[in-house]
Amino acid sequence: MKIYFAGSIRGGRADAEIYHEMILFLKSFGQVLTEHVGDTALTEKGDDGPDDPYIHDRDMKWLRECDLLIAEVSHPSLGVGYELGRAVTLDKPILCLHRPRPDRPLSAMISGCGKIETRAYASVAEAKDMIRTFIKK
Ligand code: 6IA
Repeated sequence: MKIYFAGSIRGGRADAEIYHEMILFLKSFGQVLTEHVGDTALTEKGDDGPDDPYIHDRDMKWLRECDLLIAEVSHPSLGVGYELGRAVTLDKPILCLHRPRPDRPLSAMISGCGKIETRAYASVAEAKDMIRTFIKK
């Protein structure tokens, strides 16, 4: 199984440790195409690799190839929002995980999208249960 994991890079790396834990868990189900998203050494500059057109085109290729997309969306990211929109068009199964904050509700374009399964979690252990249930469906 090919899994596309999406999480904020230039949007900010405050949740990088959580992405890392989720990706380690996801690797027990299959290949995570976007393992770099959980690299805790990667800064929000996200510019120490290939150029932007290369990143975009490679990620879109991976998105087309993947069997499902799992996104951690607590920390808003333009790139993750873009990936979600493209994955909806590609008809991929999508799970969006977030830690709810009363002062910053999740975008209605995510929570209101019928093709995106959205789940709120409090602990990474709880998020892992949600991931397991989603993948087994
Ligand atoms: O707007 P953002 O940068 O927060 O968007 C993050 C999302 O876009 C992630 O889910 C990634 O899949 C994708 N993305 C953004 N920047 C990169 C990137 N930069 N490499 C791969 N995917 C990216 C270069 C990092 C490299 C040094 C490892």
